Amino acid sequence: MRIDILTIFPEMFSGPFDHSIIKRAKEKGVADIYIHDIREFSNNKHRNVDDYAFGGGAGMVMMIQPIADCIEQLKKERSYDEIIFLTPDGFLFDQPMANRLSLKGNIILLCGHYKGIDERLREHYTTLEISIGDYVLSGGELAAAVISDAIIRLIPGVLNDETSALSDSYQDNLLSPPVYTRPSEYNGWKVPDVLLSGNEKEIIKWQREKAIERTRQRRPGLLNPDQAH
Ligand code: 6GU
Repeated sequence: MRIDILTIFPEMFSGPFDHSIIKRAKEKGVADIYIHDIREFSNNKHRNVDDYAFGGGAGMVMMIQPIADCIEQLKKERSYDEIIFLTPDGFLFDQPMANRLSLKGNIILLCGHYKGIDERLREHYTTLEISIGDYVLSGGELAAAVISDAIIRLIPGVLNDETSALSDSYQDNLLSPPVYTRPSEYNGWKVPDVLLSGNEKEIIKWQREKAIERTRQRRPGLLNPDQAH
């Protein structure tokens, strides 16, 4: 899979993809991430990429030309399965969406800033618009990093048995149960007996009960998907 990220803050991506599972996916050649500085496509000497909003109102708007030129150049080189705009008014990102996107070949992630991007970019280029949650970020960069991570770890061969995505919270609409490691007692704080019992059937039953209990307390909407959002 290839991910092209369009941003005015390319430096924000030095770090998030250089560790752990995503680093390994890149080294294995399973995922390629390319960062493009939108400013390099600006036509004017000040390298401006934003302008005042028609009709007034506070805040600048990212203009068409630099972003359109960047997308057009990329589209000349290969075809894209999705051109995704990261925006707080997008469709809410969740695990099913991550699963679907992990099957794609080439995607573009466009990071918005200021008051937004010229609506014509959304009409003519964007195929999907995503928000990562009901809060406002300063820009789409951190959302692009979150989405890239969530997608790449699902690509076959990226995770091993120990980090298997099958036991993730959300894959079965339940939060994960508590986990423990040695020592079995610390400061008088004991690991639940059942986990030390060796009785696999009882252990699985306990883990499922704890997962359901935690889900009911913290995320009841996951147990009743109709009322989720
Ligand atoms: Cl994708 N962008 C911004 N700026 N804020 C957000 C978001 C995206 N998702 C949630 N908040």
